[in-house]
Amino acid sequence: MFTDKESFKQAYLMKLIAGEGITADEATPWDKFVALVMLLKEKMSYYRAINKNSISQGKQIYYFSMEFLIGKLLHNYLVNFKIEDLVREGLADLDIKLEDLLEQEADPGLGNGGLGRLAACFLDSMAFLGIDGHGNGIRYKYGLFEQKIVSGNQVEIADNWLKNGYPWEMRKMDKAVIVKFKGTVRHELKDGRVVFVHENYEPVLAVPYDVPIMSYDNPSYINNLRLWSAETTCSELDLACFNRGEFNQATSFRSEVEAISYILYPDDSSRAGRELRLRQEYFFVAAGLGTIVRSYKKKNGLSSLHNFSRRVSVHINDTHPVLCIPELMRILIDEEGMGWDEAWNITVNTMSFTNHTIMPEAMEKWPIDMVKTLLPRIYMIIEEIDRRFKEDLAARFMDHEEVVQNTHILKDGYVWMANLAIVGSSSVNGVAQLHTKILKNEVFKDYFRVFGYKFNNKTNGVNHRRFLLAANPKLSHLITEAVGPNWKEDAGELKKLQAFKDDQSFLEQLAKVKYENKCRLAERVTSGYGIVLDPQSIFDVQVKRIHAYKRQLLNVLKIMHLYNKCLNEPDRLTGSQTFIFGGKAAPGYHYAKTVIKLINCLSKKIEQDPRVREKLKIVFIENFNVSQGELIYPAADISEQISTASKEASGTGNMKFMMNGALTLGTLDGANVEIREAVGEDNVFIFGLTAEQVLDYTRHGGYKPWDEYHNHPELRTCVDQLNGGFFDNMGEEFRTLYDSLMIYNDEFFILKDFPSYIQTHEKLQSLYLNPKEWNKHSLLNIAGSGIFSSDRTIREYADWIWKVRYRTVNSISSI
Ligand code: 26V
Repeated sequence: MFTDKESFKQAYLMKLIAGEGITADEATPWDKFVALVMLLKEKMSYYRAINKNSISQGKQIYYFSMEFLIGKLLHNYLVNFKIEDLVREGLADLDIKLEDLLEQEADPGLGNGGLGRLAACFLDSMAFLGIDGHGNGIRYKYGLFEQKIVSGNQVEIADNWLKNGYPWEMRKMDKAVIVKFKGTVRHELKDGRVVFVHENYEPVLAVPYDVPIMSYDNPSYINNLRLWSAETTCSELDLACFNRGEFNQATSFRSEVEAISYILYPDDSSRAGRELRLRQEYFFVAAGLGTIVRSYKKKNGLSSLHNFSRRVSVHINDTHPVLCIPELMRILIDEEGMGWDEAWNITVNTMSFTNHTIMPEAMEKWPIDMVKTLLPRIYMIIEEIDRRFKEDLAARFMDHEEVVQNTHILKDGYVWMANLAIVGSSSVNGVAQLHTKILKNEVFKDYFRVFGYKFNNKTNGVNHRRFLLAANPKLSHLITEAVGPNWKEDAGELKKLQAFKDDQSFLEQLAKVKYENKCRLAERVTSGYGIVLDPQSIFDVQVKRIHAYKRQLLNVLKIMHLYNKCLNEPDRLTGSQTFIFGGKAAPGYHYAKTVIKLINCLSKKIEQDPRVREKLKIVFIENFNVSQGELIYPAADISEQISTASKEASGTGNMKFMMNGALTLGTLDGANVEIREAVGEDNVFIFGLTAEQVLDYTRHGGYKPWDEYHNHPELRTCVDQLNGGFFDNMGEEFRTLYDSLMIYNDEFFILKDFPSYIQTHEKLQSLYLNPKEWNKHSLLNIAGSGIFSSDRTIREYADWIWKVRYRTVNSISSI
């Protein structure tokens, strides 16, 4: 890499002149950004070319995911190359501010939230651990919509992230493949066996764009994120149409094809059961798997497919890529001439599957007719998988009719994707201990009886180098001064910080860093929204998708309660508090959009009331995304993780807050349970029903929100305030929210958990008045966050699921 500033400057100027044909004086900030990216890409290609050694000994892992929320790359890659300071100084000599270039980069919104960000963290950790692990997904032309708040309402704007181009990607036209939709399947006899021929299909050209994924501190580990874009196969066809004057037909054909990779579904509130979504799923599965098999054969010879599952693992991230299972069967049987049993053996041993939710509405299913029409051969294979599975089960579970009934893949006119995933994979994992327990005992309990050995837990983790090292340089510096630099490679080393828990001078430095991060966020909020935040006040933060089960409404009711208290018993409210919200609502999700409106209305009401505005403040940060997160996590005092117990599979924001020293105010849900284990119960602030209690109510009923309403007058006041009169000119606007609580039986137990939430929040408020104690809790959270690094998660996937070697800090794993 660059060893000194001068060599960097020289190379950079050359790149600018050679690449863009301009001098530094003429170049725009965009040109300068592109030149820097090109320079790093060139370095990566060089390192990739000179280092062919693989720690994973040739075994390739492919992570199939509909979503990858990779965030901006430039800053992280400078950190990974360990050249951030050198580059900053070199650019400064040229009168260029690195920060201005970092601003230029788009944050590709190719995901909805936690699931997509997890995939990106995994790519980083795979590269870091030297695993040949590659992402396979879709290059959506438009990512998740950009959110603006207009008069308190969410407004969605198309996310045209490619408008200037995306310099990290490389279009690989020579690796384009054809994906076949619709048509008919004919069978014929060839050399004594039945072969299937797919005819009259609609071809779609899948063109890959590769994005390099580099490792921290080891530039030779470069992996690939392959994103597929849909194009028409034959421009001549269009041309012919144009020539004949059939403009409409030509353009509609083109747009129908291109629609496949046009836009990411923002489906966080209802599964879009649309054919286009199914097309997307098959599109990236078929393009990705076809390429994998071809490259495997090139490397290992034609006759070696028998060993495929020993050299290749395909990971299915949620059910969206489940068609990998019938597609690999199709390739092995139809294209490679293999028999069913061997093909099935290879397929099951190649595939592994992660489930990310227990919400029943989120379980993917496709109408049989739709699958049959769109993917005729794939449907035949699914039918055969189902038939054989049922036959096998009927023999093994003769006396347990319910097991046989509840495990069908084809049921009620639908293909149930999670069922196909479980039957066709060798491993099925949940993403936190509690979540996995619920999968085994509730959601997939019949499958657990059949395939107990497949089920396992892999608690999520996050990339601590992005969310701590790069996002919070001041804290990183402090940590390194205290315990040395090894925590960057081994997050477990953060434990050593425990030794400083009574060191007042260290704790004061920690508080100073937090204060400065709060100032940094406050400045952004002031410049963005003209709102002034008081960095001395406690920053209480809830940033995540807006969803009923995540209970932003509970948080709002708490603030309404504080407002009322401020008016009625002003002396009892000590200190001032800033409540920060952020998150997108799915465009068609009325409830979630109403919650956003409520947050903004309450914010305005407080701001206009001189009796409270010195004590309380609410900001809703627009367009929450990876980059915003990097600014917000380091500035938080309280991390709100308040989902109804049992509903949040894991959560990963909880981990990002914790490693930046925020204290968790949360329920015993998802990975919060393990956060408590990691830091001890004195260092987390838990309230509310347990998952067991929630599931019990769900099973047996008996929950009466009206009882809570009547028994807690201060709660009753807040709920009534939703119903009109409290917010100026708001009429019936918040009726939906009121009704969800009082008419539709408060499905997410907001009223039930309200009293204990208020109590626990009060505990935190008083604790904040004792900085010594607060800072100690904060430090112990950072110290205990090491196990939530995605490096740990990926090591577990590698050991137990993919069976692949990886680099450890000093050597190689023991497999
Ligand atoms: C989707 C839908 C769509 C239909 C209606 C309800 C609903 C509820 C949730 C979802 C999200 C499904 C998948 C997902 O994003 N899961 C998230 O995965 C994260 C990474 O494992 C995990 O931390 C989050 O807890 C989990 O919600």
